[in-house]
Amino acid sequence: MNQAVATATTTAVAVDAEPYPYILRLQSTVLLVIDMQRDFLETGGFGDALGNDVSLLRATIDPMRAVMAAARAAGMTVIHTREGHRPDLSDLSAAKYRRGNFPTRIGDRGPMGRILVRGEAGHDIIAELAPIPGEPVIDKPGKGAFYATDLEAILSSRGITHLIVCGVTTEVCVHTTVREANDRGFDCLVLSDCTGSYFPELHEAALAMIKAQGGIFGWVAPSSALLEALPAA
Ligand code: C5J
Repeated sequence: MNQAVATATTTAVAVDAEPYPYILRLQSTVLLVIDMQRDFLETGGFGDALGNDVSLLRATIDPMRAVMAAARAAGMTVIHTREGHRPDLSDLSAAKYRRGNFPTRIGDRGPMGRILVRGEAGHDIIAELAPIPGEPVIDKPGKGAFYATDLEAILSSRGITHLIVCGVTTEVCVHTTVREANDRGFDCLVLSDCTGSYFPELHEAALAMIKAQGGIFGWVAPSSALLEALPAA
């Protein structure tokens, strides 16, 4: 389906999504790109240091690049997030620091600087998906993008009601953010090929949870469905 519905003030488009079409208006929708950081996606980063296969996350880069280009061309705001902490780690809870009991921890020095610390190379968004001037970048200390950030204030000041969500990892920061957004009254569409996980089975389960029970947390669609719908806006 790719149906444009004209209204008095704006044009709505329907994206062919599950469990049913997702209706968006450009003026009230942002593309929210979660944690596409070198520490998660590049060799030598945190994810790699923990023994994960970063190629599973890197498969999202090309489809995400196409979606970001289409969103920008359509005039939709793109907002980026980065997971990380102050250099003195004063915003890192002891629980988060200890969790996993891994030999490599947040704040340790690695090939791309201190892991998940703001200002370090590994904390940067990957070059392929770098924000362009004017796009908000939200630094978040938690998994969810609403926790301890000004994201909600930024969305509210722009009259945003709909979030198209992509990024990594599907079952952690993407899922937490979608749940937070859902409870705050936002309608979320998650792009299945623009989200990724080190664990494919968890990626699938996370997407299934979002769209289950009539879309209990939101909608899911491949990026092709959004790309098909956007020109109508
Ligand atoms: C994780 C994230 N997985 N961005 N962070 O620790 O999903």
